Amino acid sequence: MNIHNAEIVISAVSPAQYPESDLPEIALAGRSNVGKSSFINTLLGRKNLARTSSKPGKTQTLNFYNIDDTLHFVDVPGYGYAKVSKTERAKWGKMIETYLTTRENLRAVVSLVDLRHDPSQEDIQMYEFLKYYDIPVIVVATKADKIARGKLNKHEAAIKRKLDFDKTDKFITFSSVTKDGTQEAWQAILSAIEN
Ligand SMILES: Nc1nc2c(ncn2[C@@H]2O[C@H](COP(=O)(O)OP(=O)(O)O)[C@@H](O)[C@H]2O)c(=O)[nH]1
Ligand SMILES: [Mg+2]
Repeated sequence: MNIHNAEIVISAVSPAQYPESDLPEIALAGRSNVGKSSFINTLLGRKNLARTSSKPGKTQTLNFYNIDDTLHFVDVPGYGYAKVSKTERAKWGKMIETYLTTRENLRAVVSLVDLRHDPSQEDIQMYEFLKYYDIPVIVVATKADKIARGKLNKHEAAIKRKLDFDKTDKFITFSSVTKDGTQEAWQAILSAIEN
């Protein structure tokens, strides 16, 4: 497994706090518990760069990580916490919307969904939002190890249909348990930052 160097640069809320840098950025988004932290850790060949148990209701920030001095991963706080108040949710939405629509460094968003289930309303909204703003998307469908091999295609097709998936985007089935999809995910990310 390749070990990558990763350092937190800043936890930011407003654009003034975004790092002043020319590094291309890949944002990672998904509902809480989808396996985002596990995905990041698997890609980086680490145990716990991104904490796997950040508590609901904790301050929601965009976490910028410098990866090998080559790119930033921007960890977007997970959506779908039932406990968060309406005001908190609105703040969260504004913070993410501002980042996604104004950040010039942004090259693509890794949108994580759970391969076992149909995408949630929020998953669909996120995907529509990204398509509306012409932001390239890499859909990563997590927890593939929980699906029988013979049913992978059926689950993939169901998710694509519900998302109205655009064929120009990448779709990767992934498991942080078997590490399946790691190579493909890196390829998609590196190809996104080349442009
Ligand atoms: N079987 C399986 N479990 C996973 C996978 N990815 C994450 N999990 C589990 O799902 C839970 C949430 O994972 P985490 O990475 O913290 O999700 P996050 O909230 O999106 O950051 C944890 O119990 C993980 O061990 C996967 O690929 N396969
Ligand atoms: Mg997490």
